[in-house]
Amino acid sequence: MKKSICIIGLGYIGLPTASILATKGHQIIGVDVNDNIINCVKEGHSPVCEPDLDLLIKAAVNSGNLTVHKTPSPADAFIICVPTPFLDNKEADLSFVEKAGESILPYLKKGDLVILESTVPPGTTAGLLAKVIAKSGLKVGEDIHVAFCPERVLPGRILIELVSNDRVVGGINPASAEKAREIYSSFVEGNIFLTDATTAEMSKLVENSYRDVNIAFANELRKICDFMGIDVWEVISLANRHPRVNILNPGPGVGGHCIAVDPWFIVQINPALTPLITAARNVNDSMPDYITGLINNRFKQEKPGDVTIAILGLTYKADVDDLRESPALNITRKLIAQGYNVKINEPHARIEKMGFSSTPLETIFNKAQAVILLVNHSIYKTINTESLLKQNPNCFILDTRGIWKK
Ligand code: SAJ
Repeated sequence: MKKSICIIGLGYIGLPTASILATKGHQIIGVDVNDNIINCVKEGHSPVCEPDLDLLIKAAVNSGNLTVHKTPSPADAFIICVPTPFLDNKEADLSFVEKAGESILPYLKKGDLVILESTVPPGTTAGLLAKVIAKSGLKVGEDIHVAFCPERVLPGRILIELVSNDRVVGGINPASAEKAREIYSSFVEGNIFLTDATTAEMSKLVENSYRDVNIAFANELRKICDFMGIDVWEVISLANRHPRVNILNPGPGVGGHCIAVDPWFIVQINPALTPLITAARNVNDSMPDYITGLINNRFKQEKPGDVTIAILGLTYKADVDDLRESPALNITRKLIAQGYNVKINEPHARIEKMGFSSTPLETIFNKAQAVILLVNHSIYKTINTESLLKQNPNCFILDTRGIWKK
Protein backbone atom coordinates (compact mmCIF):
# COMPACT_ATOMS: atom_id res chain seq x y z
CA MET A 1 0.00 0.00 0.00
CA LYS A 2 1.45 3.40 -0.97
CA LYS A 3 2.25 5.71 1.91
CA SER A 4 3.46 9.23 2.50
CA ILE A 5 6.83 8.95 4.21
CA CYS A 6 8.92 11.76 5.67
CA ILE A 7 12.65 10.92 5.82
CA ILE A 8 14.72 13.01 8.21
CA GLY A 9 18.40 13.03 7.21
CA LEU A 10 19.44 12.56 3.56
CA GLY A 11 22.94 11.15 4.07
CA TYR A 12 24.52 7.85 3.04
CA ILE A 13 21.42 5.95 4.15
CA GLY A 14 18.55 8.44 4.13
CA LEU A 15 18.94 9.57 0.53
CA PRO A 16 19.20 6.11 -1.08
CA THR A 17 16.29 4.93 1.09
CA ALA A 18 14.17 7.97 0.11
CA SER A 19 14.96 7.42 -3.57
CA ILE A 20 14.16 3.71 -3.54
CA LEU A 21 10.87 4.27 -1.68
CA ALA A 22 9.91 7.02 -4.16
CA THR A 23 10.51 4.74 -7.14
CA LYS A 24 8.24 2.19 -5.43
CA GLY A 25 5.40 4.75 -5.61
CA HIS A 26 5.41 6.13 -2.06
CA GLN A 27 5.12 9.90 -1.62
CA ILE A 28 8.48 10.83 -0.11
CA ILE A 29 9.28 14.08 1.70
CA GLY A 30 13.05 14.21 2.17
CA VAL A 31 14.25 16.56 4.93
CA ASP A 32 17.78 17.80 5.53
CA VAL A 33 19.41 20.89 7.05
CA ASN A 34 22.20 20.88 4.46
CA ASP A 35 21.53 23.29 1.55
CA ASN A 36 24.00 21.47 -0.70
CA ILE A 37 22.11 18.19 -0.32
CA ILE A 38 18.76 19.91 -0.93
CA ASN A 39 20.05 21.67 -4.08
CA CYS A 40 21.79 18.56 -5.46
CA VAL A 41 18.67 16.43 -5.08
CA LYS A 42 16.41 19.13 -6.53
CA GLU A 43 18.65 19.13 -9.60
CA GLY A 44 18.36 15.33 -9.70
CA HIS A 45 21.88 14.32 -8.71
CA SER A 46 23.66 12.81 -5.74
CA PRO A 47 25.79 14.86 -3.30
CA VAL A 48 27.89 11.73 -2.60
CA CYS A 49 29.79 9.32 -4.82
CA GLU A 50 27.69 6.12 -4.84
CA PRO A 51 27.22 3.94 -7.93
CA ASP A 52 23.87 4.50 -9.68
CA LEU A 53 22.52 6.81 -6.95
CA ASP A 54 22.47 9.71 -9.42
CA LEU A 55 20.20 7.79 -11.77
CA LEU A 56 17.90 6.71 -8.95
CA ILE A 57 17.55 10.25 -7.57
CA LYS A 58 16.77 11.58 -11.06
CA ALA A 59 14.09 8.92 -11.51
CA ALA A 60 12.65 9.59 -8.06
CA VAL A 61 12.50 13.37 -8.56
CA ASN A 62 11.19 13.12 -12.13
CA SER A 63 8.43 10.77 -10.93
CA GLY A 64 7.21 13.56 -8.65
CA ASN A 65 7.35 11.13 -5.71
CA LEU A 66 10.44 12.67 -4.09
CA THR A 67 10.54 16.28 -2.93
CA VAL A 68 13.12 17.73 -0.54
CA HIS A 69 12.67 20.36 2.14
CA LYS A 70 14.35 21.82 5.21
CA THR A 71 11.39 21.06 7.50
CA PRO A 72 9.16 17.98 7.93
CA SER A 73 5.51 17.69 6.83
CA PRO A 74 2.62 15.49 7.95
CA ALA A 75 3.02 11.89 6.71
CA ASP A 76 1.91 8.33 7.44
CA ALA A 77 5.43 7.38 8.48
CA PHE A 78 8.63 9.15 9.56
CA ILE A 79 12.08 7.56 9.13
CA ILE A 80 14.98 9.14 11.06
CA CYS A 81 18.43 8.63 9.51
CA VAL A 82 20.61 11.21 11.23
CA PRO A 83 24.26 10.84 12.37
CA THR A 84 25.14 9.36 15.76
CA PRO A 85 28.83 10.17 16.29
CA PHE A 86 30.58 9.52 19.58
CA LEU A 87 31.59 12.13 22.13
CA ASP A 88 35.11 12.57 23.56
CA ASN A 89 34.23 10.03 26.25
CA LYS A 90 33.34 7.58 23.43
CA GLU A 91 29.66 7.65 24.42
CA ALA A 92 27.02 8.15 21.72
CA ASP A 93 26.00 11.70 20.84
CA LEU A 94 22.22 11.32 20.52
CA SER A 95 21.53 15.02 20.12
CA PHE A 96 20.76 14.67 16.39
CA VAL A 97 18.27 11.86 17.10
CA GLU A 98 16.62 13.92 19.83
CA LYS A 99 16.41 17.01 17.56
CA ALA A 100 14.96 14.93 14.73
CA GLY A 101 12.32 13.50 17.10
CA GLU A 102 11.43 16.99 18.30
CA SER A 103 11.24 18.28 14.71
CA ILE A 104 8.43 15.87 13.73
CA LEU A 105 6.29 16.38 16.87
CA PRO A 106 4.05 19.09 15.32
CA TYR A 107 3.20 16.83 12.40
CA LEU A 108 2.38 13.56 14.22
CA LYS A 109 -1.19 12.24 14.24
CA LYS A 110 -2.94 9.09 15.46
CA GLY A 111 -2.00 6.05 13.38
CA ASP A 112 1.42 7.37 12.34
CA LEU A 113 4.65 5.34 12.50
CA VAL A 114 8.12 6.56 13.53
CA ILE A 115 11.16 4.48 12.57
CA LEU A 116 14.73 5.13 13.70
CA GLU A 117 17.49 3.83 11.38
CA SER A 118 20.47 5.62 12.91
CA THR A 119 22.82 3.28 14.79
CA VAL A 120 22.28 3.89 18.52
CA PRO A 121 23.08 2.33 21.91
CA PRO A 122 20.56 -0.36 22.92
CA GLY A 123 17.49 1.10 24.64
CA THR A 124 17.49 4.40 22.71
CA THR A 125 14.34 3.73 20.67
CA ALA A 126 12.24 2.48 23.60
CA GLY A 127 13.79 5.11 25.86
CA LEU A 128 14.90 8.48 24.56
CA LEU A 129 12.99 8.43 21.26
CA ALA A 130 9.73 7.10 22.75
CA LYS A 131 9.92 9.80 25.43
CA VAL A 132 10.30 12.54 22.81
CA ILE A 133 7.41 11.15 20.72
CA ALA A 134 5.22 10.95 23.85
CA LYS A 135 5.42 14.77 24.04
CA SER A 136 2.97 14.78 21.13
CA GLY A 137 0.33 13.68 23.64
CA LEU A 138 -0.29 10.55 21.56
CA LYS A 139 -0.08 7.18 23.31
CA VAL A 140 3.22 5.64 22.15
CA GLY A 141 2.78 2.04 21.02
CA GLU A 142 -0.97 2.47 20.49
CA ASP A 143 -1.87 5.81 18.86
CA ILE A 144 1.57 6.00 17.36
CA HIS A 145 3.95 3.13 16.56
CA VAL A 146 7.72 3.33 17.04
CA ALA A 147 10.35 0.96 15.64
CA PHE A 148 14.08 0.61 15.02
CA CYS A 149 15.43 -0.75 11.75
CA PRO A 150 19.22 -0.76 11.31
CA GLU A 151 20.82 -0.38 7.91
CA ARG A 152 23.50 -2.88 6.92
CA VAL A 153 24.89 -1.72 3.62
CA LEU A 154 28.40 -1.36 2.28
CA PRO A 155 29.28 2.04 0.78
CA GLY A 156 29.84 1.40 -2.90
CA ARG A 157 27.09 -1.24 -2.92
CA ILE A 158 24.38 0.66 -1.04
CA LEU A 159 21.67 0.48 -3.69
CA ILE A 160 22.20 -3.25 -4.22
CA GLU A 161 22.33 -4.12 -0.54
CA LEU A 162 19.43 -1.88 0.54
CA VAL A 163 17.22 -4.16 -1.55
CA SER A 164 18.95 -7.53 -1.35
CA ASN A 165 20.12 -7.70 2.29
CA ASP A 166 17.95 -9.19 5.02
CA ARG A 167 16.53 -6.59 7.40
CA VAL A 168 15.92 -6.66 11.13
CA VAL A 169 12.84 -4.70 12.25
CA GLY A 170 12.48 -4.06 15.97
CA GLY A 171 9.27 -2.57 17.42
CA ILE A 172 8.73 -1.07 20.86
CA ASN A 173 5.84 -3.52 20.74
CA PRO A 174 4.79 -6.21 18.25
CA ALA A 175 2.22 -3.91 16.60
CA SER A 176 4.96 -1.37 15.90
CA ALA A 177 7.22 -4.04 14.36
CA GLU A 178 4.37 -5.20 12.10
CA LYS A 179 3.62 -1.62 10.98
CA ALA A 180 7.30 -1.05 10.19
CA ARG A 181 7.50 -4.31 8.27
CA GLU A 182 4.88 -2.94 5.83
CA ILE A 183 7.25 -0.14 4.84
CA TYR A 184 10.29 -2.36 4.26
CA SER A 185 8.42 -5.15 2.51
CA SER A 186 7.62 -2.62 -0.26
CA PHE A 187 11.28 -2.62 -1.41
CA VAL A 188 13.34 -5.21 0.52
CA GLU A 189 13.80 -8.49 -1.35
CA GLY A 190 15.78 -10.05 1.51
CA ASN A 191 14.12 -11.63 4.52
CA ILE A 192 12.59 -9.33 7.15
CA PHE A 193 13.08 -10.50 10.74
CA LEU A 194 10.87 -9.01 13.46
CA THR A 195 12.04 -8.51 17.01
CA ASP A 196 11.91 -5.89 19.77
CA ALA A 197 13.64 -2.52 19.34
CA THR A 198 16.44 -3.12 21.87
CA THR A 199 17.40 -6.49 20.38
CA ALA A 200 17.44 -4.89 16.92
CA GLU A 201 19.67 -2.05 18.16
CA MET A 202 22.08 -4.56 19.73
CA SER A 203 22.16 -6.78 16.62
CA LYS A 204 23.41 -3.86 14.54
CA LEU A 205 26.17 -2.99 17.00
CA VAL A 206 27.17 -6.65 17.21
CA GLU A 207 27.56 -6.91 13.42
CA ASN A 208 30.06 -4.08 13.29
CA SER A 209 31.82 -5.05 16.53
CA TYR A 210 32.34 -8.52 15.08
CA ARG A 211 34.17 -6.92 12.15
CA ASP A 212 36.17 -4.59 14.37
CA VAL A 213 37.38 -7.43 16.63
CA ASN A 214 38.36 -9.51 13.61
CA ILE A 215 40.18 -6.61 11.97
CA ALA A 216 42.02 -6.05 15.27
CA PHE A 217 43.06 -9.72 15.26
CA ALA A 218 44.51 -9.25 11.74
CA ASN A 219 46.29 -6.06 12.81
CA GLU A 220 47.79 -7.74 15.88
CA LEU A 221 49.00 -10.58 13.62
CA ARG A 222 50.63 -7.96 11.43
CA LYS A 223 52.60 -6.58 14.35
CA ILE A 224 53.82 -9.97 15.58
CA CYS A 225 54.67 -11.14 12.04
CA ASP A 226 56.67 -7.95 11.45
CA PHE A 227 58.51 -8.65 14.71
CA MET A 228 59.26 -12.17 13.48
CA GLY A 229 60.25 -10.93 10.00
CA ILE A 230 57.61 -13.03 8.20
CA ASP A 231 54.87 -11.95 5.80
CA VAL A 232 51.54 -11.57 7.60
CA TRP A 233 49.54 -11.71 4.36
CA GLU A 234 51.08 -15.07 3.49
CA VAL A 235 50.37 -16.35 7.02
CA ILE A 236 46.72 -15.22 6.82
CA SER A 237 46.25 -16.57 3.31
CA LEU A 238 47.52 -19.99 4.44
CA ALA A 239 45.52 -19.99 7.68
CA ASN A 240 42.37 -19.06 5.73
CA ARG A 241 42.73 -22.27 3.76
CA HIS A 242 41.21 -23.89 6.85
CA PRO A 243 37.52 -24.43 5.99
CA ARG A 244 36.32 -22.61 9.08
CA VAL A 245 38.89 -19.82 9.36
CA ASN A 246 38.26 -16.38 7.85
CA ILE A 247 40.80 -13.87 9.14
CA LEU A 248 40.25 -10.37 7.76
CA ASN A 249 42.94 -8.02 6.39
CA PRO A 250 45.51 -5.99 8.31
CA GLY A 251 45.46 -2.29 7.46
CA PRO A 252 46.63 1.15 8.61
CA GLY A 253 43.69 1.37 11.03
CA VAL A 254 39.88 1.33 10.93
CA GLY A 255 38.08 4.35 9.52
CA GLY A 256 34.56 5.21 8.51
CA HIS A 257 31.61 6.24 10.62
CA CYS A 258 30.42 2.76 11.55
CA ILE A 259 32.96 0.07 12.34
CA ALA A 260 35.19 2.52 14.26
CA VAL A 261 32.22 3.92 16.20
CA ASP A 262 29.61 1.24 16.86
CA PRO A 263 31.66 -0.98 19.23
CA TRP A 264 31.90 1.93 21.69
CA PHE A 265 28.10 1.91 21.96
CA ILE A 266 28.31 -1.62 23.37
CA VAL A 267 31.22 -0.78 25.66
CA GLN A 268 29.30 2.16 27.14
CA ILE A 269 26.63 -0.25 28.41
CA ASN A 270 29.14 -1.83 30.81
CA PRO A 271 32.90 -1.37 30.19
CA ALA A 272 33.80 -3.97 32.83
CA LEU A 273 32.01 -6.64 30.77
CA THR A 274 33.56 -5.66 27.43
CA PRO A 275 37.37 -5.82 27.70
CA LEU A 276 37.75 -7.66 24.36
CA ILE A 277 35.73 -5.12 22.34
CA THR A 278 37.63 -2.30 24.08
CA ALA A 279 41.01 -3.95 23.41
CA ALA A 280 40.11 -4.44 19.73
CA ARG A 281 39.22 -0.77 19.38
CA ASN A 282 42.56 0.16 20.97
CA VAL A 283 44.53 -2.20 18.69
CA ASN A 284 42.87 -0.71 15.59
CA ASP A 285 43.35 2.83 16.85
CA SER A 286 47.05 2.08 17.45
CA MET A 287 47.71 1.28 13.76
CA PRO A 288 48.32 4.84 12.47
CA ASP A 289 51.11 5.27 15.05
CA TYR A 290 52.45 1.79 14.26
CA ILE A 291 52.66 2.56 10.53
CA THR A 292 54.16 6.00 11.16
CA GLY A 293 56.68 4.30 13.47
CA LEU A 294 57.77 1.93 10.66
CA ILE A 295 58.49 4.95 8.46
CA ASN A 296 60.28 6.86 11.22
CA ASN A 297 62.39 3.78 11.95
CA ARG A 298 63.44 3.44 8.29
CA PHE A 299 64.54 7.09 8.10
CA LYS A 300 65.80 7.50 11.66
CA GLN A 301 69.30 8.42 10.40
CA GLU A 302 67.99 11.17 8.15
CA LYS A 303 66.43 14.58 8.62
CA PRO A 304 62.70 14.30 7.72
CA GLY A 305 63.09 17.43 5.56
CA ASP A 306 65.50 15.48 3.33
CA VAL A 307 63.00 12.63 2.80
CA THR A 308 60.30 12.73 0.12
CA ILE A 309 57.38 10.36 0.75
CA ALA A 310 54.77 9.41 -1.86
CA ILE A 311 51.42 8.61 -0.17
CA LEU A 312 48.90 6.55 -2.14
CA GLY A 313 45.33 7.03 -0.93
CA LEU A 314 43.69 9.23 1.72
CA THR A 315 40.14 7.84 2.02
CA TYR A 316 39.06 5.48 4.80
CA LYS A 317 38.82 2.51 2.45
CA ALA A 318 39.18 1.47 -1.18
CA ASP A 319 37.28 3.10 -4.06
CA VAL A 320 35.16 5.51 -1.99
CA ASP A 321 35.43 9.31 -1.69
CA ASP A 322 34.82 9.35 2.07
CA LEU A 323 37.58 10.75 4.29
CA ARG A 324 35.72 10.45 7.61
CA GLU A 325 37.83 8.98 10.42
CA SER A 326 40.35 7.97 7.74
CA PRO A 327 43.53 6.42 9.23
CA ALA A 328 45.32 7.32 5.96
CA LEU A 329 44.55 10.99 6.59
CA ASN A 330 45.71 10.60 10.20
CA ILE A 331 49.06 9.06 9.13
CA THR A 332 49.60 11.67 6.39
CA ARG A 333 49.04 14.53 8.81
CA LYS A 334 51.50 12.96 11.29
CA LEU A 335 54.18 12.67 8.58
CA ILE A 336 53.66 16.27 7.46
CA ALA A 337 53.85 17.43 11.08
CA GLN A 338 57.12 15.51 11.48
CA GLY A 339 58.60 17.53 8.61
CA TYR A 340 58.72 14.98 5.76
CA ASN A 341 58.19 16.16 2.18
CA VAL A 342 54.86 14.48 1.48
CA LYS A 343 53.32 14.08 -1.99
CA ILE A 344 49.81 12.57 -2.15
CA ASN A 345 47.86 10.73 -4.82
CA GLU A 346 44.12 10.38 -4.11
CA PRO A 347 41.94 9.46 -7.12
CA HIS A 348 38.47 9.50 -5.51
CA ALA A 349 38.17 12.15 -2.80
CA ARG A 350 38.34 15.90 -3.38
CA ILE A 351 41.27 16.59 -1.04
CA GLU A 352 41.72 20.23 -2.02
CA LYS A 353 39.12 21.11 0.64
CA MET A 354 41.60 19.72 3.22
CA GLY A 355 44.38 21.93 1.86
CA PHE A 356 46.05 19.09 -0.07
CA SER A 357 46.61 18.64 -3.81
CA SER A 358 46.76 15.28 -5.57
CA THR A 359 49.96 14.46 -7.51
CA PRO A 360 49.43 12.31 -10.61
CA LEU A 361 50.68 8.73 -10.50
CA GLU A 362 52.85 9.50 -13.53
CA THR A 363 55.06 11.84 -11.52
CA ILE A 364 54.55 11.08 -7.83
CA PHE A 365 57.31 8.45 -7.68
CA ASN A 366 60.01 10.76 -9.10
CA LYS A 367 62.68 11.30 -6.43
CA ALA A 368 60.54 9.65 -3.74
CA GLN A 369 62.56 7.87 -1.04
CA ALA A 370 59.40 6.12 0.16
CA VAL A 371 56.13 4.92 -1.39
CA ILE A 372 53.45 4.28 1.24
CA LEU A 373 50.24 2.62 0.04
CA LEU A 374 47.56 3.49 2.61
CA VAL A 375 44.39 2.69 0.63
CA ASN A 376 43.88 -0.30 -1.67
CA HIS A 377 42.16 1.69 -4.44
CA SER A 378 41.74 -0.62 -7.46
CA ILE A 379 43.84 1.71 -9.63
CA TYR A 380 46.91 0.97 -7.44
CA LYS A 381 46.80 -2.74 -8.11
CA THR A 382 48.36 -2.19 -11.53
CA ILE A 383 51.41 -0.33 -10.18
CA ASN A 384 54.55 -2.32 -11.00
CA THR A 385 56.66 -2.10 -7.84
CA GLU A 386 59.49 -4.07 -9.46
CA SER A 387 60.01 -1.36 -12.06
CA LEU A 388 59.76 1.24 -9.29
CA LEU A 389 62.64 -0.51 -7.49
CA LYS A 390 64.66 -0.85 -10.71
CA GLN A 391 64.51 2.95 -11.11
CA ASN A 392 65.03 3.59 -7.39
CA PRO A 393 66.63 0.55 -5.67
CA ASN A 394 66.70 2.19 -2.24
CA CYS A 395 63.06 3.22 -2.29
CA PHE A 396 61.19 2.17 0.88
CA ILE A 397 57.95 0.57 -0.33
CA LEU A 398 55.37 0.06 2.45
CA ASP A 399 52.13 -1.59 1.34
CA THR A 400 49.83 -1.39 4.38
CA ARG A 401 47.07 -3.32 2.56
CA GLY A 402 48.95 -6.29 1.12
CA ILE A 403 47.88 -5.72 -2.49
CA TRP A 404 51.36 -5.74 -4.02
CA LYS A 405 53.18 -9.06 -4.13
CA LYS A 406 56.32 -9.13 -2.01
N1 SAJ B 1 39.19 -2.69 7.16
C1 SAJ B 1 40.41 -3.34 7.42
N2 SAJ B 1 40.51 -4.67 7.22
C2 SAJ B 1 39.45 -5.41 6.76
C3 SAJ B 1 38.21 -4.75 6.52
C4 SAJ B 1 38.12 -3.39 6.71
O1 SAJ B 1 41.39 -2.69 7.81
O2 SAJ B 1 39.60 -6.60 6.59
C5 SAJ B 1 39.07 -1.26 7.40
C6 SAJ B 1 38.68 -0.50 6.16
O3 SAJ B 1 39.83 -0.08 5.43
C7 SAJ B 1 37.94 0.70 6.75
C8 SAJ B 1 37.30 0.11 7.98
O4 SAJ B 1 38.01 -1.07 8.30
O5 SAJ B 1 38.85 1.71 7.14
C9 SAJ B 1 35.83 -0.22 7.84
O6 SAJ B 1 35.58 -0.65 6.52
P1 SAJ B 1 34.42 -1.74 6.19
O7 SAJ B 1 34.44 -1.97 4.74
O8 SAJ B 1 34.62 -2.88 7.07
O9 SAJ B 1 33.07 -1.16 6.64
P2 SAJ B 1 32.42 0.29 6.52
O10 SAJ B 1 32.98 1.26 7.51
O11 SAJ B 1 32.33 0.74 5.11
O12 SAJ B 1 31.01 -0.10 7.10
C10 SAJ B 1 29.88 -0.02 6.30
C11 SAJ B 1 28.81 0.41 7.28
N3 SAJ B 1 27.65 0.87 6.55
C12 SAJ B 1 27.67 2.18 6.14
O13 SAJ B 1 28.60 2.90 6.34
C13 SAJ B 1 26.44 2.65 5.46
C14 SAJ B 1 28.45 -0.71 8.20
O14 SAJ B 1 27.28 -0.36 8.97
C15 SAJ B 1 28.22 -1.98 7.45
O15 SAJ B 1 27.92 -3.03 8.37
C16 SAJ B 1 29.49 -2.34 6.67
O16 SAJ B 1 29.69 -1.28 5.70
C17 SAJ B 1 29.34 -3.63 5.89
O17 SAJ B 1 30.39 -4.28 5.73
O18 SAJ B 1 28.24 -3.94 5.47
